[in-house]
Amino acid sequence: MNSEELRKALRLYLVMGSPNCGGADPYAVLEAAIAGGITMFQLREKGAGALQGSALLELGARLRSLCAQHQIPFIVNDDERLALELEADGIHIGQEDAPAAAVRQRLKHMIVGVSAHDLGEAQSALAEGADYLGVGPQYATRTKLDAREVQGPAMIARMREGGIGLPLVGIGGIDATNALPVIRAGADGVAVVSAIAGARSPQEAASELIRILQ
Ligand code: TZP
Ligand code: MG
Repeated sequence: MNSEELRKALRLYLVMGSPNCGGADPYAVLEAAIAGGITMFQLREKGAGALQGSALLELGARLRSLCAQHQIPFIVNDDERLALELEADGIHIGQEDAPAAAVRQRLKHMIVGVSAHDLGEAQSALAEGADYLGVGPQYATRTKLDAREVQGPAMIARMREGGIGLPLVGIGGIDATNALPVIRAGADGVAVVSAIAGARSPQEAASELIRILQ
C-alpha cells in the first residue's frame, strides 16, 4: 500500500477489542461498522476482561478474515507476535512500546503506525520509518485510562506546520459532533473507539461519521 492509499484507508479508522463492545459480539460490531463504511481496523484488546492467549488468537483470526473479505486493512495494537501470527497488514505502537525503528526493521512488509503527542515525537517516528502517525488525545476520552493530556486538533496543525507530511490520524474522544475540526487541522482521518464500538448501532454511527468526513 502506498502512502496515498494509506491516507484514504485512515479516513475512518475503527480501533477496538472485546472490552469496548459493551457486551456485544466484537465480530458483529466489526461487521456492522464495515457495513457503515469504516476504512481501516485495529484490534486493540485492552482493559478489564481483555482476552488473552488462544481466546485472543481465535477472535483475532475471525476479525482478520472479516477484514480481508472486505479489503479493510487489519492492524494489531502493540503485539508483534500476534501481528505476525494473524498475518496482519500492520502494527500500531505507542511511545511506551518497542522502539519504532526496531519494529520497522523486524516487520519490513507491515504498515507501522506510531502514536505521537508532539512535534518532536512525530519527527522521531518519521525518522524511524513510521508509515502513519496517530495523534491524540484530541478530546477528553474515557477509553484510555493512561491517555496523555488533551491536545486538541491544534497539535495536528502544529505537526503539519512543522513539516510532517506523513499520513496522520487523530484519536481520542472523537465522534460525529467534533470530527471535522480534526480533519480541518490537517489529519487524513479520525480513529475512534467508543463512538462506533459503544454505539447502539455501530453501522449507523459509522455511516454518520463517514458522511461528515466526505
Ligand atoms: N489513544 C489515545 S486516546 C485513545 C487511544 C487508544 C482512546 C480513544 O477512544 P475513544 O473512545 O474514541 O475516545
Ligand atoms: Mg501501545
